[in-house]
Amino acid sequence: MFPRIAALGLATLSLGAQANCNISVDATDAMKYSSNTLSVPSSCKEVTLTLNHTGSLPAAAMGHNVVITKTSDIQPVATEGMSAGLANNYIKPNDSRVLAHTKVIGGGESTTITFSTANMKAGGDYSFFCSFPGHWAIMKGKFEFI
Ligand code: CU1
Repeated sequence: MFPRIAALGLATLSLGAQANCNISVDATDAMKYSSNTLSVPSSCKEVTLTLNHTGSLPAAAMGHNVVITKTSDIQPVATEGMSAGLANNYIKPNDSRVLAHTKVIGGGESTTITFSTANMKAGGDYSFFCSFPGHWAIMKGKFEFI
């Protein structure tokens, strides 16, 4: 009994130390994210991001990812990503404008990435969006690094 409680206590502590650098967002079959803003403190050297696709449609029909770029790079990155195809998660390979991205997932799936913030500036104008063809116009929001 006691070791089990001690282990739970440790798990809580380690989660607490990292919680503010962990973000998560849901995406649906209705082509929507669950939030318009994702925010992490600029003290985070690394950010862990989880995407949950709460719908049921397959990735080929209603796939979603999360791509983080400067806000001014959304359109060119999304446009060039479209022709890269699902096999490349709709991201042009080695696109240096992409600061972080998850893979494309379908309904019922989740994916988690951890990325470095070394290329981000505190207070910079960043956004997150879905690069699945046609989705970025609606599926986007602010990524705050403040
Ligand atoms: Cu999407």
